[in-house]
Amino acid sequence: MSVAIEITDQIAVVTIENPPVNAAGLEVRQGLWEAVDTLDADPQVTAVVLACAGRTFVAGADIREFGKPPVEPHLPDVLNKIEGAQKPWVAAIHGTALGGGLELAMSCHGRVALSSAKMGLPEVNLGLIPGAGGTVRLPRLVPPALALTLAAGGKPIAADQALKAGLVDEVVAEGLVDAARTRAKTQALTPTLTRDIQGTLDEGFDKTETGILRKARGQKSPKAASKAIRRGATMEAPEALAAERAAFTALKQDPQSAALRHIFFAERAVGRSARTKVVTPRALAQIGVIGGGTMGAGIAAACLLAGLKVTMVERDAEAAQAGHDRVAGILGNSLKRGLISEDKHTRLMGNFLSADRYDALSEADLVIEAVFEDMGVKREVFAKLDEVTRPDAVLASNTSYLDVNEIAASVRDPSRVLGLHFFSPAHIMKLLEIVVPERVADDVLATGIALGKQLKKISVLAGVCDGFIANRIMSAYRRECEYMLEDGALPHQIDAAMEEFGFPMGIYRMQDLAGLDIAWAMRKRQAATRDPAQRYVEIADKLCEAGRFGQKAGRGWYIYEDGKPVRDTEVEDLIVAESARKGISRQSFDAAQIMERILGCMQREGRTILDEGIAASPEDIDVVMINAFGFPRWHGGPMFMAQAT
Ligand code: 3H9
Repeated sequence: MSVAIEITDQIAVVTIENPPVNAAGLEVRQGLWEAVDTLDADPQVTAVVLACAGRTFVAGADIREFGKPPVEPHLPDVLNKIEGAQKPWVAAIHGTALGGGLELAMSCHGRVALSSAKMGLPEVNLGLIPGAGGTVRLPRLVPPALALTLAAGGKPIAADQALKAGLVDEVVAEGLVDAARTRAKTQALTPTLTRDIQGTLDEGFDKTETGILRKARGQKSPKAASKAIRRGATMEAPEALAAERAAFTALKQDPQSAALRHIFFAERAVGRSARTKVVTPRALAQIGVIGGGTMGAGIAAACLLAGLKVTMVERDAEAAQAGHDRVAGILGNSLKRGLISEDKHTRLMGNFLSADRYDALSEADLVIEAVFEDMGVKREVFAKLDEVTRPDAVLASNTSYLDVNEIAASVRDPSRVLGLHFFSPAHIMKLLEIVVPERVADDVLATGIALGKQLKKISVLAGVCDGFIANRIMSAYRRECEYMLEDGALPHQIDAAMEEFGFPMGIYRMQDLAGLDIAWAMRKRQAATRDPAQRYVEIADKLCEAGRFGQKAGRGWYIYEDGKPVRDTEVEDLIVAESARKGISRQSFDAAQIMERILGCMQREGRTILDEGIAASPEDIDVVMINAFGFPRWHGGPMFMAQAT
């Protein structure tokens, strides 16, 4: 770890080297502090370039220091010192200049970026706001509405947009440090803080703010960031800086930030296995997908977008065409939304083949089965795959709850079978459960993990059981909610409690949206093996018997008027009648009691899953709940909450 200085031709290049992401930890701050003094005092130096070694510019303050007492020099002071230096500093930005990293760049007098660089203030995602002058310097460089998008929305922008907006002065395709050196020679010594604010807080600003705050739901930091940008864009700099610092410090101590930091590290810690440390994953270029339904098409699109070739197999020509159209629809949408270029779209479609014969998979490196959730059908598919695929090809099932050991047993070499459970829509949802059957080979497991990385998913390893981690916990709390219905709650009360807690949608709205029929079919299949001693709530079955399959039928847990859910007395009468039939005297529930039961249930099931070895750590469960079912990130996940109380 170092901050090195090299002087050539009167220009000093200060290089930060603090792998992996050049975070501005204590030694970096000390190094920069000393560099300003050293270079100010050196008569040989006329200007300074600030660059970073490795893959990126500074990606922020060191998040690992946040739980500990802060140590001087503090980042805001270092940045003020750079801005007040006697010689101009020019930042040379590559990779990602994020948070404290972008604040550092903004404290320099000029900025040059590589065309591939990205810049942003993602502190809100950690429950914070920029705390080193970001909300005060940014509105002095770019229009306030863009400053708001960056600081309160938390999404980075690309170099060309940064150039257009005035955040950087120059963008180069190569030769970054040389370009910064050239600029440094003529760079004016104007501090960013003394510049004029770049615009007014107009209607555009208010509209952007409303959108961001609506999305934030119960999370505090976007609102705090938006307030800080308002101050930064309207107040004198010293006042705005002091208020920013106070708000940052308060948020750092808030449980929401602790929860979001927990999940930041948890998402990076999951998906690793001691078993795969010393093995090499099998090569992946050609992927097979069985099934062209919503799931299969989403998986195919995800693989194509990650640069893989995909062959999709359906049972006949008509289904193959329908599957093809679904994938083309997804990629066409990406093109329309500007997420991929025309050229890329053509290339990706060229990598895609839809067929109605299994022998099209003879060259596949890995095949993902995404057919109907039925053990008989799955076993048949795997038996066919056993015939047509290369013996070293990895075979994966996308089952969401079936026994992957049993599926694996339908091929001659079960060591090449594992579960890859995607969530719908598979090209969008970040989570991938990698289900580890008993006999899977280490390098097959490593290949599953490598695929997850290539698809840019958050992979979590799960043992084999009914529902793995995600659906098993979902089933448990769905059951708990049904008990609550019988005990006295109504669907809209449970939904309201969940939404107030921060879920984007309550469980009954969610079920209505997804459709009630699939779960009903599953319950009917499981009826014969259900433990008769277990409490069973028949309300959902009775809704389905009445054709109330959810929003698509216009009626489910709610009735839909112009697409909007409205309470329905028919459903509520049915619920009350069921309580009476079972001799349960209904009690009232408030939101806190409802959430206590839901969270308690998630935590109990989570602990059982840990005891059984289905999940390796509480973090795995938190990551799954947040990324599969919209558990609000700023609560850190159910297991984090259990440990925090
Ligand atoms: C801030 O700046 C506050 C200031 O406003 C005010 C201060 C007063 N610190 O994600 P990756 C680790 S708040 C410490 O897998 P990628 C990460 O844990 C900060 N560690 O790589 C991982 O470790 P490991 C605002 C960090 O290429 C390794 O680096 N900045 C930090 O997919 C690789 O990370 C942010 O919020 C950090 N700041 O993505 C940016 N960042 O290998 C947060 C990363 O042990 N970072 N690590 O698991 C990111 O968004 C991504 O890491 C980045 C690289 C895009 C940079």
